[in-house]
Amino acid sequence: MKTINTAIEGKRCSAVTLLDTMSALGDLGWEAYPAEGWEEISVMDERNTPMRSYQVCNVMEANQNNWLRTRHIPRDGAQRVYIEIKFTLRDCNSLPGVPGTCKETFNMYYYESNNANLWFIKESQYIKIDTIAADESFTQTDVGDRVMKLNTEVRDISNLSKKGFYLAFQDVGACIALVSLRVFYKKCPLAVLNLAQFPDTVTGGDSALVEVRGSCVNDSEEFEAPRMYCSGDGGWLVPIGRCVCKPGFEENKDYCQHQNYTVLKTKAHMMTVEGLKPGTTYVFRVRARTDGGYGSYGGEIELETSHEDMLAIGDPNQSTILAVSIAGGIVLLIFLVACFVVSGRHCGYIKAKQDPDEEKMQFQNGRVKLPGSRTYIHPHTYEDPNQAVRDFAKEIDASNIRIERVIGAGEFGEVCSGRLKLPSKREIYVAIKSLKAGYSEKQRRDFLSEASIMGQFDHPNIIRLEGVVTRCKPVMIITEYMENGSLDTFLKKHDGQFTVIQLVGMMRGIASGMKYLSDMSYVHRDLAARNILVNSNLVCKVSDFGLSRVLEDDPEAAYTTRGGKIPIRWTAPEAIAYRKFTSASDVWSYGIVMWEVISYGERPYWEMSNQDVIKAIDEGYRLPAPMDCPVVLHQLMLDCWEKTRSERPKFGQIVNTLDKLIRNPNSLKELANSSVWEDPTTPEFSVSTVDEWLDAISMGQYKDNFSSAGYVSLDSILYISLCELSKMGVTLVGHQKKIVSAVQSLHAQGTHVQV
Ligand code: ACK
Repeated sequence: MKTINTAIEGKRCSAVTLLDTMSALGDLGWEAYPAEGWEEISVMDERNTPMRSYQVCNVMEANQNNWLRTRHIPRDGAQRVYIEIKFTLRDCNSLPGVPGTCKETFNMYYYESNNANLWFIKESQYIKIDTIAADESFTQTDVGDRVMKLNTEVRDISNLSKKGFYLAFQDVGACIALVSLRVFYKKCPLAVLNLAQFPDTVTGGDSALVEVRGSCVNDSEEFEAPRMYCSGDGGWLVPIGRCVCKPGFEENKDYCQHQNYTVLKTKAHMMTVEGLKPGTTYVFRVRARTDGGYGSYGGEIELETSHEDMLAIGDPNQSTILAVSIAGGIVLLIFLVACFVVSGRHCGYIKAKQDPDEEKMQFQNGRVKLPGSRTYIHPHTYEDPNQAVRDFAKEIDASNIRIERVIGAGEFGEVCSGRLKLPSKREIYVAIKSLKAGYSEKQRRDFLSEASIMGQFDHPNIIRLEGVVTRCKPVMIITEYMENGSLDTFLKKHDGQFTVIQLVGMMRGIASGMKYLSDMSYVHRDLAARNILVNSNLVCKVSDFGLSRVLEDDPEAAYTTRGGKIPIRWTAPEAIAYRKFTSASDVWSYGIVMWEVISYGERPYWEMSNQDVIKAIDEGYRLPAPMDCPVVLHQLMLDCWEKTRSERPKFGQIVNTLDKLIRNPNSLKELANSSVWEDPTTPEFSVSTVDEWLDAISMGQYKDNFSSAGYVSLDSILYISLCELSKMGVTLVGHQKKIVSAVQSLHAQGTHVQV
């Protein structure tokens, strides 16, 4: 048995071959009956290598029924196997004088059995796989020219359970040469993600996903049980959970590595670290252990011990002492990992004379992250906002950053991509937001507020802050790089290209990030697909945490009657009406993001005005299910859009619901019936002409296309197809979907449409 690799959608999927006649040297030993039917021959391929193949060509006689049966093919644990068959087939018209009984197809069957030595299988025992026809039949002239047109067809059989199976080919009067047969199954290949290793996994039967538990790589341990799903086509989907490096180990791509470090443990909330060298930079990382196990590490805390301290102590052999205070509630055990890093900064962080209390303060102000017991600290609670930045964001030396290209424009300046290489760490790709020259002090504060918020978070579905550059100009915020950019643009670019499970996986990631934020009592206020970033593994991360963003940054934000600026289409009614922003209003926005995901970046409420959206929502209307939307997902959206906020689900419940759907993909099969609005009496849709109808669904630009194609009355469009839309010049897939979905709603409306 040999393993080959084929790339599927950019991910490697491995296929394991169970049988390949191309590599068989001797007799294939298949059963052919009757004897005058199929015959085994040896032919040369284009490289003059002998190949075993079978042919039959009894086209001159009627009532043919020739069977060819393989040997027993063990299934090697696979539930679903693929059969790739290469063959040539003669075109009946090209054969002079053949009767009308000549055929251009043959049938393929299988029979499952634990017995590898069956000598006879009745025709009625076989299960039919398919009738196989040729895409390219060949004529006599082709044969004369030795141009063999080879057909390749692939079929699969699912839900196998016995030790193996036999394949059979039935000829009923065609002229066929079976050139090769390859039988294989697909595996999701061994993969390491989020520090968890997922074994080579055989795909499931039908299109079922196989849930696989990952095991933590060496020197790491579970943070949240790592899981992924192996899809029917051999790709990994929906990574959930992760492992974290054990104390004293540092994450380096797919593994955990040692450094020069010391592990310190305490049960107290305050710790004194002794034995430090003067004039040296130390990096501390803190993590907590509770009854529930270890948390993940917080961000790095850098401290420089001063020369003065040592001199004040007076004894060159006596070391500097640092006092560390840890904020937080239920911590039982705290680890401090200190690693020695030689300083030598260009625009760095060294204080020539430092009050020992200052060092103490840096810890007391809470750069320490204790998962599970933390709430988000608003930068405004600091008298000095620069202190918030110091507490929550690591200062990065500008010389460690290489800016490569501009990828966009932010409110405060350019967004670039580039690389960050920190001492003793591997180089990583980063996104770099910079503050344009000529900024005011307030702009600088607002710009950096994003870093002091983001720096408090540590979750796989929240964009990760690498650090800030504040001591050199331009001032910069450095975050992890997300290869696929923002979710709305990404979805529009890949309209219709993902499986529903992939889309649910994206939603699950966003919900998990939002659960983390809501657990920390952080309210996002501007959750929308444009503020979600997507990496190369399709992992979605929540981003955009600036304090001013809802007011200034978001082009979607509009002024309300109360003077606030709010992204109306994404915002819960109570937040629009009286600025009641809570995690429950974030849940409303999350429902809109779900709708954006399923509709591949369609604009919520299309081209309706903000005022109309507010009015419609108040009257009880809700966005309809997008095309091909599973009914369970639309129901979840409707739950998020409950008017009474306490009745909306919590993010934790949303994550659980999505997990259940991923585990049971059958639950996603029932699709919601699309209609433009839930309530068909909505006045916008009491229309009587095609032009009015197109205007009502914001597709007025196609009026001429419809009339030129002869669609002049509403009843004429009731059965319009995607193909016809393309022909008449509606080529954008999003627009086609929208029109077809609106046609479906016309069907549903019945009496409200004057046809
Ligand atoms: O849609 P985009 O490509 O994704 O264009 C915007 C642009 O910068 C302005 O915000 C992109 N962007 C922002 N942060 C990141 C990041 N961390 N990784 C990759 N692209 C980013 C965003």
